Amino acid sequence: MAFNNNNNNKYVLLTFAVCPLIVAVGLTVVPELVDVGLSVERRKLEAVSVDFGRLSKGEAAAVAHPGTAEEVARVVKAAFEARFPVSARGHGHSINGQALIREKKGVVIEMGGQNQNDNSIRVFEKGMYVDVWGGKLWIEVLSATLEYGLAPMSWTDYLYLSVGGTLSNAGISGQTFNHGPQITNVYELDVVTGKGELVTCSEDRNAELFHAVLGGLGQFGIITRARIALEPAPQRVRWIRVLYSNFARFCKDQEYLISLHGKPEKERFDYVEGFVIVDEGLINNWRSSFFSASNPVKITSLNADGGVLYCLEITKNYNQANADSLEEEIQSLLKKLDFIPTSVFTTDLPYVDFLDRVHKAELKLRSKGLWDVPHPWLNLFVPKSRIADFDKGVFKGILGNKTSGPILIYPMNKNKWDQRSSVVTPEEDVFYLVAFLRSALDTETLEYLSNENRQILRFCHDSEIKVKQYLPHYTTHQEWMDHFGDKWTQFIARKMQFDPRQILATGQQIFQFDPLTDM
Ligand code: ZME
Repeated sequence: MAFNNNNNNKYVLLTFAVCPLIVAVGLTVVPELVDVGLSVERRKLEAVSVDFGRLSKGEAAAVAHPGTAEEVARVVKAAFEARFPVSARGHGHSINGQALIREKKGVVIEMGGQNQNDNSIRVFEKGMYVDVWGGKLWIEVLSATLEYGLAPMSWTDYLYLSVGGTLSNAGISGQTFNHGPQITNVYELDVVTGKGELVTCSEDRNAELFHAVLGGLGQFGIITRARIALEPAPQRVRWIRVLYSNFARFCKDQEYLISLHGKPEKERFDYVEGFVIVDEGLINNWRSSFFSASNPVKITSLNADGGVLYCLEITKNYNQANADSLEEEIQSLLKKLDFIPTSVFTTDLPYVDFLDRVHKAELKLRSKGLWDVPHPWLNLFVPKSRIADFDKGVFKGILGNKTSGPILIYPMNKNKWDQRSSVVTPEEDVFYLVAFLRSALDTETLEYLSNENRQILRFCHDSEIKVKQYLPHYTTHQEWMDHFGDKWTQFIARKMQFDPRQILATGQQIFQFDPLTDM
């Protein structure tokens, strides 16, 4: 039977696909895989060879399209027995290769796309939670829960990310100060471990696997189902931006606002973020629509501190029932803040439109061919005690005025982060996310921005600012050990227990996959 590698069929049954798989992986027949759809189409293999970061190139022998957890388990079991790597891919939005496979002999398991089972999102109204297939996107989760007037409470800024993907990192946004990251808002998971076993886990049941997988960078298992907490969905959002030219005042206000976590909703904002404006280009560019023509900002007139401005971004959710008191609640909160009085910008929009705001930016960038480009992002958790030093050394120091993307900055409370999860955060009770979300349109810019990232990291190291990377990227064993610090021993133990053959998510190169020296 001739194998036609160059056909128009999207999916080739393994009965056929096993041939190139055998060649590429060097396997004998893998009977477990017989009715799991595998594709070896070149276009497909190329599509899974990059992630959103576009910073490294992957290789794959085949792409699997499982529709059920059992099928995922079958693929991973085969990988475990035959010792080839497998990486789960949701929407492929990893920056540093979590969705990729570097070795030519691996299989990418596509969790999104067509093949998912029909009941991939189930809302439990009474229980106030939703059960979701790991490959589902948060935008899809939101649409499904809104049908019941419910919604998850902790978000990412961008909703075209898979549930399994964000939960294996943390999932952070302006709600994190109050609700914790997305991983704090999960009741239960179904996970296919690196041994190909399908395990249900929670705080009370297989707890070690549950905590390992949350923030585990895909190293311990593939999330096939997540049970996510819900709240009554707000209808609308009042979205406010105010400017600061003084960094100390900006931080004081952000820290004050996040100290209101856990207060009744009337007495706090629902979302606290912020961003740094180092060049006028930014304000006239991608976020221009917010600073409306009717209320133009003369940036140069604001007497920026070392040429740098800081924008606090806050929101308040509301619905018909509490619309009347909204203005008063907002004014009494704003009264406590110390921003530039003439710099208040307000928008009002439906809840979904607010949550889905980055998608609007995506469509604009896509239309100009500025989306599918390398993203040398640097995301740092900076301890509160050193954020002023960071400002001086980085925003007012290292950064040129060509940042090539937004720079987000906002604090969060460590007590909302479960210390049993695999994610690593700084020691202090309050730490900031500083996110350099850069796009590199040409190789010179990529070089320039990557070099700037290295300089920032070196500055932090030299000044002993104990930052932790979010969506971490390292190239050596020593760096990964340093990253995990106190948690390294546990991370290794969890790896030996749940993925002893080190076949999962090899693209980040935390463990060097080498089947010859392995075991
Ligand atoms: C590439 C790009 C990222 C364009 C806009 N963004 C973002 N904007 C605002 N917050 C974000 C973000 N990406 C993550 N968070």
